[in-house]
Amino acid sequence: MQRCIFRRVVQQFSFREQETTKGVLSGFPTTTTTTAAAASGRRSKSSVPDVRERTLIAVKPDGVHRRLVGQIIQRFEQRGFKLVGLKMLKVPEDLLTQHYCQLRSKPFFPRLLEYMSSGPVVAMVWEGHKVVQASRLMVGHTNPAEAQAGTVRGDFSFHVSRNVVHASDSLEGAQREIQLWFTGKELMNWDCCDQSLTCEL
Ligand code: DAT
Ligand code: MG
Repeated sequence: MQRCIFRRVVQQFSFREQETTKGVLSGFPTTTTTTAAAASGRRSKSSVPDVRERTLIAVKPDGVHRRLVGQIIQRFEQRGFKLVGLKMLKVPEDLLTQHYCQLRSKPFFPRLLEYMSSGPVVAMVWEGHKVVQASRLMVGHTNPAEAQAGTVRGDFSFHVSRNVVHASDSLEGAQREIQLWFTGKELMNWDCCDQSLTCEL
Protein backbone atom coordinates (compact mmCIF):
# COMPACT_ATOMS: atom_id res chain seq x y z
CA MET A 1 0.00 0.00 0.00
CA GLN A 2 2.75 2.46 1.06
CA ARG A 3 4.78 1.53 -1.98
CA CYS A 4 1.74 2.14 -4.15
CA ILE A 5 1.20 5.64 -2.69
CA PHE A 6 4.91 6.44 -3.05
CA ARG A 7 4.90 5.33 -6.70
CA ARG A 8 1.88 7.54 -7.38
CA VAL A 9 3.50 10.61 -5.80
CA VAL A 10 6.70 10.04 -7.81
CA GLN A 11 4.62 9.68 -10.95
CA GLN A 12 2.79 12.91 -10.24
CA PHE A 13 6.00 14.85 -9.58
CA SER A 14 7.64 13.63 -12.74
CA PHE A 15 8.19 16.15 -15.51
CA ARG A 16 6.49 15.48 -18.75
CA GLU A 17 8.24 15.87 -22.02
CA GLN A 18 7.71 19.34 -23.48
CA GLU A 19 4.63 19.18 -25.63
CA THR A 20 4.71 21.10 -28.85
CA THR A 21 0.96 21.41 -29.21
CA LYS A 22 0.27 25.04 -30.16
CA GLY A 23 -2.39 25.38 -27.51
CA VAL A 24 -0.25 24.21 -24.63
CA LEU A 25 2.57 26.56 -25.54
CA SER A 26 0.36 29.45 -26.31
CA GLY A 27 -2.18 29.89 -23.59
CA PHE A 28 -5.22 28.55 -25.39
CA PRO A 29 -7.13 25.98 -23.39
CA THR A 30 -6.15 22.57 -24.57
CA THR A 31 -7.74 19.26 -23.86
CA THR A 32 -5.09 16.81 -22.84
CA THR A 33 -4.86 13.79 -20.68
CA THR A 34 -1.68 13.79 -18.61
CA THR A 35 0.95 11.19 -19.38
CA ALA A 36 0.80 9.88 -15.83
CA ALA A 37 -2.97 9.66 -16.02
CA ALA A 38 -2.87 8.04 -19.40
CA ALA A 39 -0.23 5.57 -18.28
CA SER A 40 -2.21 4.60 -15.22
CA GLY A 41 -5.58 4.77 -16.94
CA ARG A 42 -6.49 7.43 -14.37
CA ARG A 43 -9.03 10.06 -15.46
CA SER A 44 -10.33 13.12 -13.69
CA LYS A 45 -13.28 12.50 -11.38
CA SER A 46 -15.76 13.81 -13.90
CA SER A 47 -14.11 11.80 -16.69
CA VAL A 48 -13.50 15.09 -18.49
CA PRO A 49 -9.95 15.40 -19.82
CA ASP A 50 -7.68 17.88 -18.05
CA VAL A 51 -8.26 21.42 -19.42
CA ARG A 52 -5.26 23.71 -19.23
CA GLU A 53 -5.29 27.42 -19.85
CA ARG A 54 -2.28 29.72 -19.60
CA THR A 55 -1.71 33.43 -19.12
CA LEU A 56 1.18 35.86 -19.06
CA ILE A 57 1.78 37.72 -15.81
CA ALA A 58 4.66 40.19 -15.57
CA VAL A 59 5.87 42.14 -12.55
CA LYS A 60 6.76 45.53 -13.99
CA PRO A 61 9.92 47.49 -13.07
CA ASP A 62 8.22 49.35 -10.20
CA GLY A 63 7.03 46.04 -8.71
CA VAL A 64 10.52 44.55 -8.93
CA HIS A 65 12.14 47.65 -7.42
CA ARG A 66 9.65 47.60 -4.57
CA ARG A 67 10.41 43.92 -3.83
CA LEU A 68 6.86 42.81 -4.57
CA VAL A 69 7.76 39.79 -6.71
CA GLY A 70 7.42 37.28 -3.88
CA GLN A 71 4.04 38.58 -2.74
CA ILE A 72 2.67 38.51 -6.27
CA ILE A 73 3.87 34.96 -6.88
CA GLN A 74 2.41 33.93 -3.55
CA ARG A 75 -1.06 35.14 -4.56
CA PHE A 76 -1.06 32.97 -7.67
CA GLU A 77 0.28 29.94 -5.83
CA GLN A 78 -2.21 30.42 -3.03
CA ARG A 79 -5.04 30.55 -5.55
CA GLY A 80 -3.98 27.12 -6.83
CA PHE A 81 -2.45 28.09 -10.16
CA LYS A 82 0.63 26.39 -11.50
CA LEU A 83 3.82 28.19 -12.50
CA VAL A 84 5.04 26.89 -15.87
CA GLY A 85 7.44 29.66 -16.92
CA LEU A 86 9.54 32.27 -15.10
CA LYS A 87 12.31 34.63 -16.09
CA MET A 88 13.79 38.02 -15.26
CA LEU A 89 14.77 40.31 -18.10
CA LYS A 90 15.41 43.84 -19.29
CA VAL A 91 12.72 43.95 -21.94
CA PRO A 92 13.97 44.90 -25.41
CA GLU A 93 12.13 47.82 -27.03
CA ASP A 94 10.93 45.77 -30.01
CA LEU A 95 9.29 43.26 -27.66
CA LEU A 96 7.57 46.07 -25.77
CA THR A 97 6.40 47.68 -29.00
CA GLN A 98 4.84 44.40 -30.12
CA HIS A 99 3.43 43.66 -26.68
CA TYR A 100 1.68 47.04 -26.48
CA CYS A 101 0.96 47.39 -30.23
CA GLN A 102 -2.72 48.20 -29.58
CA LEU A 103 -1.69 51.26 -27.56
CA ARG A 104 0.70 52.68 -30.15
CA SER A 105 -1.48 55.70 -30.89
CA LYS A 106 -2.01 56.62 -27.23
CA PRO A 107 -0.33 59.79 -25.95
CA PHE A 108 1.19 57.89 -23.02
CA PHE A 109 2.79 55.23 -25.26
CA PRO A 110 6.36 56.68 -25.29
CA ARG A 111 6.31 57.07 -21.50
CA LEU A 112 4.95 53.54 -21.12
CA LEU A 113 7.85 52.11 -23.13
CA GLU A 114 10.34 54.21 -21.21
CA TYR A 115 8.96 53.00 -17.88
CA MET A 116 8.75 49.35 -18.95
CA SER A 117 12.39 49.39 -20.04
CA SER A 118 13.62 51.33 -16.99
CA GLY A 119 14.47 48.20 -15.01
CA PRO A 120 14.10 44.44 -14.87
CA VAL A 121 10.75 42.75 -15.35
CA VAL A 122 9.81 39.32 -13.97
CA ALA A 123 7.73 37.49 -16.56
CA MET A 124 5.73 34.40 -15.71
CA VAL A 125 3.33 31.99 -17.31
CA TRP A 126 0.66 30.59 -15.00
CA GLU A 127 -1.61 27.69 -15.82
CA GLY A 128 -5.00 26.65 -14.49
CA HIS A 129 -8.74 26.58 -14.87
CA LYS A 130 -9.93 29.96 -16.22
CA VAL A 131 -6.61 31.50 -15.24
CA VAL A 132 -6.94 34.40 -17.71
CA GLN A 133 -10.19 35.66 -16.23
CA ALA A 134 -9.21 34.91 -12.63
CA SER A 135 -5.86 36.66 -12.91
CA ARG A 136 -7.45 39.82 -14.33
CA LEU A 137 -9.68 39.91 -11.27
CA MET A 138 -6.72 39.26 -8.97
CA VAL A 139 -4.67 42.04 -10.61
CA GLY A 140 -7.50 44.57 -10.59
CA HIS A 141 -8.49 47.63 -12.62
CA THR A 142 -5.89 49.18 -14.93
CA ASN A 143 -6.15 52.41 -12.97
CA PRO A 144 -5.19 51.63 -9.36
CA ALA A 145 -7.39 54.51 -8.19
CA GLU A 146 -10.34 52.36 -9.28
CA ALA A 147 -8.91 48.98 -8.30
CA GLN A 148 -10.57 47.18 -5.43
CA ALA A 149 -8.71 46.50 -2.21
CA GLY A 150 -7.55 42.90 -2.24
CA THR A 151 -6.35 43.12 -5.83
CA VAL A 152 -2.64 43.52 -6.57
CA ARG A 153 -3.10 46.99 -8.03
CA GLY A 154 -5.61 47.96 -5.35
CA ASP A 155 -3.22 46.94 -2.59
CA PHE A 156 0.14 48.08 -3.95
CA SER A 157 -0.31 51.05 -6.27
CA PHE A 158 -2.10 54.35 -6.75
CA HIS A 159 -1.30 55.60 -10.30
CA VAL A 160 -2.04 54.12 -13.72
CA SER A 161 1.51 54.73 -14.93
CA ARG A 162 2.95 52.59 -12.10
CA ASN A 163 0.49 49.76 -11.73
CA VAL A 164 2.98 47.05 -10.71
CA VAL A 165 1.86 44.12 -12.80
CA HIS A 166 0.68 43.00 -16.24
CA ALA A 167 -1.91 40.29 -16.89
CA SER A 168 -3.17 39.12 -20.30
CA ASP A 169 -6.73 40.30 -20.88
CA SER A 170 -8.13 37.48 -23.05
CA LEU A 171 -7.34 33.97 -24.26
CA GLU A 172 -6.22 35.33 -27.62
CA GLY A 173 -4.12 37.99 -25.89
CA ALA A 174 -2.53 35.38 -23.65
CA GLN A 175 -1.67 33.20 -26.64
CA ARG A 176 -0.07 36.11 -28.48
CA GLU A 177 1.84 37.39 -25.44
CA ILE A 178 3.17 34.01 -24.30
CA GLN A 179 4.53 33.34 -27.78
CA LEU A 180 6.09 36.79 -27.77
CA TRP A 181 7.77 36.52 -24.37
CA PHE A 182 8.66 32.85 -24.08
CA THR A 183 10.08 30.14 -26.31
CA GLY A 184 8.53 26.67 -26.12
CA LYS A 185 11.64 25.37 -24.33
CA GLU A 186 11.24 27.93 -21.56
CA LEU A 187 7.83 26.54 -20.61
CA MET A 188 7.60 23.51 -18.37
CA ASN A 189 4.92 20.85 -18.48
CA TRP A 190 4.74 19.23 -15.09
CA ASP A 191 2.19 17.70 -12.74
CA CYS A 192 1.59 19.13 -9.27
CA CYS A 193 1.37 16.58 -6.47
CA ASP A 194 -2.18 17.85 -5.98
CA GLN A 195 -2.93 17.71 -9.71
CA SER A 196 -6.20 15.85 -9.26
CA LEU A 197 -7.49 18.49 -6.81
CA THR A 198 -6.42 21.61 -8.69
CA CYS A 199 -6.10 20.75 -12.35
CA GLU A 200 -8.49 17.94 -13.27
CA LEU A 201 -11.83 19.27 -12.15
P1 DAT B 1 -4.04 46.63 -18.55
O1 DAT B 1 -2.59 46.69 -18.14
O2 DAT B 1 -4.96 46.65 -17.37
O3 DAT B 1 -4.32 45.48 -19.49
P2 DAT B 1 -4.10 48.40 -20.85
O4 DAT B 1 -3.77 47.21 -21.69
O5 DAT B 1 -5.26 49.25 -21.28
O6 DAT B 1 -4.35 47.97 -19.34
O7 DAT B 1 -2.83 49.34 -20.75
C1 DAT B 1 -1.54 48.81 -20.65
C2 DAT B 1 -0.74 49.64 -19.70
O8 DAT B 1 -0.61 50.96 -20.22
C3 DAT B 1 -1.37 49.83 -18.34
O9 DAT B 1 -1.15 48.73 -17.48
C4 DAT B 1 -0.70 51.08 -17.86
C5 DAT B 1 -0.55 51.88 -19.14
N1 DAT B 1 -1.66 52.84 -19.28
C6 DAT B 1 -2.93 52.59 -19.64
N2 DAT B 1 -3.67 53.70 -19.64
C7 DAT B 1 -2.84 54.71 -19.27
C8 DAT B 1 -3.00 56.11 -19.06
N3 DAT B 1 -4.17 56.71 -19.26
N4 DAT B 1 -1.91 56.81 -18.65
C9 DAT B 1 -0.71 56.21 -18.45
N5 DAT B 1 -0.50 54.90 -18.64
C10 DAT B 1 -1.55 54.15 -19.02
MG1 MG C 1 -3.78 45.12 -21.45
